[in-house]
Amino acid sequence: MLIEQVGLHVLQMPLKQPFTTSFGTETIRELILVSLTADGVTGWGEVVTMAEPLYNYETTKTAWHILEDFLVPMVLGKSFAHPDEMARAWDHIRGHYMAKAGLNNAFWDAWARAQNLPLARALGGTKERIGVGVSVGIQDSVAATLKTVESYLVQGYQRIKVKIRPGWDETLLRALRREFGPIPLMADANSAYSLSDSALFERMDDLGLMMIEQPLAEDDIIDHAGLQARLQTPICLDESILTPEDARKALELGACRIINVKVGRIGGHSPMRRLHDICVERGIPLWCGGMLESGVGRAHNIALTSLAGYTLPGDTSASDRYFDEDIVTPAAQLLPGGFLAVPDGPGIGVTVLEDRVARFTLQTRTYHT
Ligand code: OSB
Ligand code: MG
Repeated sequence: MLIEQVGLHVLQMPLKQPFTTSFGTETIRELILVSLTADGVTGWGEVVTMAEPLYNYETTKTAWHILEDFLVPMVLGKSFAHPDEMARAWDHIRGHYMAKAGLNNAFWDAWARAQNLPLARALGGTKERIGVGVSVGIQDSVAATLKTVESYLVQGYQRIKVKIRPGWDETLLRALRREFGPIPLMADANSAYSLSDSALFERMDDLGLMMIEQPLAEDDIIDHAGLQARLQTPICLDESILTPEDARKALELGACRIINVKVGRIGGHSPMRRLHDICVERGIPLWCGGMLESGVGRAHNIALTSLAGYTLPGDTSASDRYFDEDIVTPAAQLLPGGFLAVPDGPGIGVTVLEDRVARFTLQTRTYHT
């Protein structure tokens, strides 16, 4: 398919509630939408950077720079038979996986649409619905968190993940166990601890958590291996895994027993499928993480979770958990039992509402051949 046009659109979407993690609070989701037209068919992708380099080093502005000055010129006017071929074209560009993912995934959408195939099927996914959980940010009090968690359990979410940081961890988790008993429960530290906190995690082993996500530094799979050796509770890596090779090395070192896959963090569906196969071969369970995506990124997440290796409920919650107004129709809606339907229409299977996109857009630019 000949890449004829690429559009970049910076959006700011107000979140229904602020979302607080160990690295900060987000009240507005800033993101870059990518539209890509190939052989007359338009696909959409999402760059999941934030405005500030807190989760990782990328930001809205670094992604714009890498896309405008390097990635878009590399693909515009070129022809690619398959999205993997596009991803290979920028193999020598180091890092900046979120910028790459927005463009790679927009092409995956266009490529699937051109064949009248749902993206889920084009990726090799087989499920018709996916089980999902919810990620609960840090709140003002334990009582407030218990109330929030209860409301999500009532809605049917299949597992609860709470954000932790030093001083907001064991007490909260014990209160959740006391209140809700043996619910599927896990914690995400977003790299807020060090190996000197091992005793805390050893104490928390009796809580029966499904896993602890990214307790230690993003660039530290050595200490994660040290910590995992002391724990019954599986460690799940998020920030540490940027490539399929990172996953292989982390697993060979014993740094984790589960991986959170964010297609944005690892450069798009092309590398995502390689990482998926590496983990499935080794019997490592996967789940799909989230970056508070708009309906476009959410649709990509739903499609990828239809692959067989995604055996654990992920963070892809319904649209109304994040936004009053989403930019796609139909917006992702929670079904009884905590499922989201995998769309059966072509590509990502949702329609982008261009008037809503325009309303949230701060900056936009189109690149032609
Ligand atoms: O670490 O998983 C994370 C959101 C922003 C940045 C990092 C993370 C998260 C989440 C929310 O946990 C997941 C979601 O609901 O999209
Ligand atoms: Mg995480």
